[in-house]
Amino acid sequence: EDGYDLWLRYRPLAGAAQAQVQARARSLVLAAPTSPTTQAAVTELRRGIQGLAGREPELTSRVSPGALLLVTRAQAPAGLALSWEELGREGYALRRATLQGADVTVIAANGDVGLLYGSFAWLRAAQTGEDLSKLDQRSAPKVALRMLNHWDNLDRHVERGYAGASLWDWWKLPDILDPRYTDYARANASLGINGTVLNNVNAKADSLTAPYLAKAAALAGVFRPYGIKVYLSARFSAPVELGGLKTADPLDPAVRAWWKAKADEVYRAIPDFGGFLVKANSEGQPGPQDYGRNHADGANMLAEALAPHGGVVLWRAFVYAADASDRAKQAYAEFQPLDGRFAPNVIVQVKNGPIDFQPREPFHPLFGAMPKTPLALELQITKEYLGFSTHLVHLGPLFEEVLQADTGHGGTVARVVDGSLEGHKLSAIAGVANIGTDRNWSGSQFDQANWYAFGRLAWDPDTKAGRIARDWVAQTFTTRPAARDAIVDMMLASREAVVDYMTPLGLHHLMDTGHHYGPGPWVNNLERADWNPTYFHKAGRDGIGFDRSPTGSNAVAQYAPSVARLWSDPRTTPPELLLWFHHLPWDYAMPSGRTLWAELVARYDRGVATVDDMRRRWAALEPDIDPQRHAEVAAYLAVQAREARWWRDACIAYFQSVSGLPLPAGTRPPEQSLAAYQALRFGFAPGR
Ligand code: BDP
Repeated sequence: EDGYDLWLRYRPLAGAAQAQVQARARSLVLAAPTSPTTQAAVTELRRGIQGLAGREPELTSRVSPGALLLVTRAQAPAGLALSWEELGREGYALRRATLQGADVTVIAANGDVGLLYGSFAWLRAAQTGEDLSKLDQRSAPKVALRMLNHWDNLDRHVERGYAGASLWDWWKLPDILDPRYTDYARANASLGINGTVLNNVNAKADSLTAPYLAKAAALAGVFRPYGIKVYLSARFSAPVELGGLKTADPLDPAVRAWWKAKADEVYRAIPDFGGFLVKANSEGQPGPQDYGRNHADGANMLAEALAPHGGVVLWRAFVYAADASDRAKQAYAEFQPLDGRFAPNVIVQVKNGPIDFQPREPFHPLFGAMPKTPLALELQITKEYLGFSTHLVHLGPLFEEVLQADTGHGGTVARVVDGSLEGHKLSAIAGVANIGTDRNWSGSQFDQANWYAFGRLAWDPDTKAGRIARDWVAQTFTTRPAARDAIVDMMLASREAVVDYMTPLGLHHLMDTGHHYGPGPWVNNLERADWNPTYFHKAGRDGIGFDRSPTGSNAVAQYAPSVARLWSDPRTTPPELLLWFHHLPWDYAMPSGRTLWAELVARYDRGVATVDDMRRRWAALEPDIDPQRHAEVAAYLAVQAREARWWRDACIAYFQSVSGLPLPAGTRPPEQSLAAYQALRFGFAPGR
């Protein structure tokens, strides 16, 4: 067991769970047109049932007791009453029914992709040991575009990738189609992910040339039966680099004509192409501001080229200029005034927080503040700032926290993202993928769960993180209740643990330069102020934290009044975000009764203790988990335990050197001197 099979393992179920699969899937009936998608559904069901129940169901057209039927509306047998409307294009219903006198189970949908999603849902119910005779599910996605963003370069290096090389073998494409592409599509379809951006947002223009379009088209051909559309990151200066034009000015007619022709060419190669993702005027990327134009000018030009084909532009809001007083304010400052100026097929894609995928950030103030513009939520599944793939950090709770945050504009972030708050039909959510060529896909067994949690939340942003973790554990490791609960507890505790041992109490960006792996709170010599950890924590003799309240940068004013009011005052700011918004003296009295300094140390200690506890729990699970995966996870947890101490010790040593305060009584002193931590160098770190 090396983890290759992900959550689609289909190992034989035990006892009653196996018996019910045998009883409820004696035969398989396709009451729907044959298409590559329905074929994929049937193949998956046969494979799954064979694995779980030990025998393959007969494929037949006869309805008999115990049959499992795939039914589309147009072919629905008389007597099957369903509210088809609410299932939409991609939804499905699963339930028991009596048809022609036979007790059967139906997987029903309006179209074939719904049948595929329904088949995966039925298999999940079987794998997790649900009572299949009581099955009664109706499910339709709340978000229209559910996408992975691959930060994959054309040379197969993955930016911020910790799971090997890029899956896309551009050299061998389009002729050679690695079977892994199909497994990738199956895994995504099992979650309802329906779009993938193949190349890095730091894009090369080459991806838009004819040879690369042919390669992308070959991948699109593999993904199509699984309901997945291909998108590309587009380099804004491509008209200059590829077209030989003198400018990429979005208002220049020649530039517009170039993009129109390019879009036509893309759609000739990939008729169901999804659209372009664009990183513009950010971290050195070209963009409309190079020509004195704004983001709407740039996005709308591309939107105009894609519109005739039904494509969309996902225009990223991750921007920050060099002269920043507070980097957290910049995306809002540049984008909010443009609300209402974007073309109807533009979605502005916003990271979950205003800085950059930290272990904890408040939600991005743009959510709810641009009611006339569909906003996509961009989450990072790959753990750039959360211990790469060596640390076990389950992101379900992080994703849930941002989705359920109340924007103060009349709804949660989830309601902005699914379009319901402001009545947008177009809606999107994107996850920066953590997938590569490693046998286990994600660099570690538990990082698979982050891909899984993203997909489940993309389908329904209101699913509980705990529910998702339970399903994943049951599908991936075990359905035995005690073991399952123990693993779920570990996963749910792991996110707060990483916050505690890296950046407690609202601290952020304390990571060392470039690779962002270990601690570097002392770093203060980088070319740009807002790349330095010292810029973000502002620790000195007087205290610690970034004053974003009205007495400071006033970033808090970018939030709705009800939220801004709470977060303006340290006494009403949750401790989890305290030092994000406030600069406070070391002896500030915390709700716990401790001083801020003592609380900071206590949180670092708590983080280390939680990881030790995860390790103990995992060790005790040895009898429940196959030896290969058990040993692998145990080895990773040992690294995490050591590195949680490294984080704690280095940060405490540094903050003590700044605060000049003695360690609170009973505190274990850091193992090494501050200088020793500062002297650590890494010749190589993955993913840069
Ligand atoms: C940062 C990463 C960088 C990305 C950038 C982005 O460090 O590699 O290119 O975000 O999102 O998190 O564009």
